[in-house]
Amino acid sequence: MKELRVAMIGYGFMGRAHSNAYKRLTDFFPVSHRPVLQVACARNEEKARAFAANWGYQRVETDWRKAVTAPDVDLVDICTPNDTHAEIAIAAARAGKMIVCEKPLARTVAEAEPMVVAVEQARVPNMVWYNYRRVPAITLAKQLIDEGRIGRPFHFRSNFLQDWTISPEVPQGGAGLWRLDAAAAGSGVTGDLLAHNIDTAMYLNGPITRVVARTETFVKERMHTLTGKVEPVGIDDACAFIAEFANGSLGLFESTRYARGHKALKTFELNGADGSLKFNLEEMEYLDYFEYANTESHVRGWRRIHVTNGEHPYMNRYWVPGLVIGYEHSFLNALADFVKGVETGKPVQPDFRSALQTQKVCEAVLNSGREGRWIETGATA
Ligand code: SOE
Repeated sequence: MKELRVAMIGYGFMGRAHSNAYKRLTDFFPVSHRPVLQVACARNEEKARAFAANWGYQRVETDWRKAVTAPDVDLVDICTPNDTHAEIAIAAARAGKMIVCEKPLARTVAEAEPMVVAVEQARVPNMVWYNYRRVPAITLAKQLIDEGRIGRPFHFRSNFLQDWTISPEVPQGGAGLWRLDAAAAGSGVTGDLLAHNIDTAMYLNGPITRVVARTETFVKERMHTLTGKVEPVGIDDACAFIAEFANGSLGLFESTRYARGHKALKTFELNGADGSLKFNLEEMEYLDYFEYANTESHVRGWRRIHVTNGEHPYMNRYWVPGLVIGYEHSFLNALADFVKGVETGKPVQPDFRSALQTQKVCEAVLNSGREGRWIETGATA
């Protein structure tokens, strides 16, 4: 068993989700690399120490440059706010490290492009944590589409709804709240939430070629945690867009942090000539499937597949049929695929180049929201 020594940059929600995956990988997956939690890195030493002690990292660093160039590190995991992804990833690639980066790849296409160049020039394995692809029901949806069961696709519709920023008293900026600060995040729901839906959509239904969007910022000013002043809000609080896919189907996407009652309602529905698929993250162990082709009309209807059988994606690594896995396993599954990719030499998706396509769609959506017109995305497969 070889060691895979990890430097974790950042200690927030994603630092925890990824650390959990490293710790459990070899318990569940037959890979020949064992992750070692080598370095926890954060500017705040006290927080870095507390994080390292809790998760079992061997040492801490407060300077990310030292962490990404350290000789005892094989893989750099970027879990910091979006404005730091590019600099850290480029330095890690130059140091010859494998890199796994939290989504979205960067704030903008201009920032993301040199990241792709850096990992490709350095030929280092790389992945972006669009974890929802590894929810077994979503991976199963991809399998059913690839088996030709949905036929010609007509519609892809998708939501990501939350409600945690409705109060104008919620500040922007700083730990946990950088997602509301345009300078740190790049955008609001488009980069944070719709990026997931766009990644899922292009994974299942191919490239999105054109978009027209409407974005809104409901709360125009918020206290900034870092400056202590009330400052304009630069993020999109809500975004709805219409899309065209290269395969001729139409897309309809909506995301907001103002849908009272919804915490993380990520959904999609795909309608094709021969069938439809439906998914809802709040019931993530199910995939709904309507089979039209090859079914006699008197038994046609929506079928709820409980995605827990051994033949379902990833499920033979876990429990017996009928018993569910959860959100955290989507990261474990992604890590297992990444490590398998390293071992077999077959790069895992989505890599930086693939995540750049999602970035292009996000940017086209934001530009369209500003300009009120259809915009070509330039995204490819
Ligand atoms: C925001 O609340 C957030 O945590 C995103 O940043 C994640 O990517 C998403 O999966 C859940 O919501």
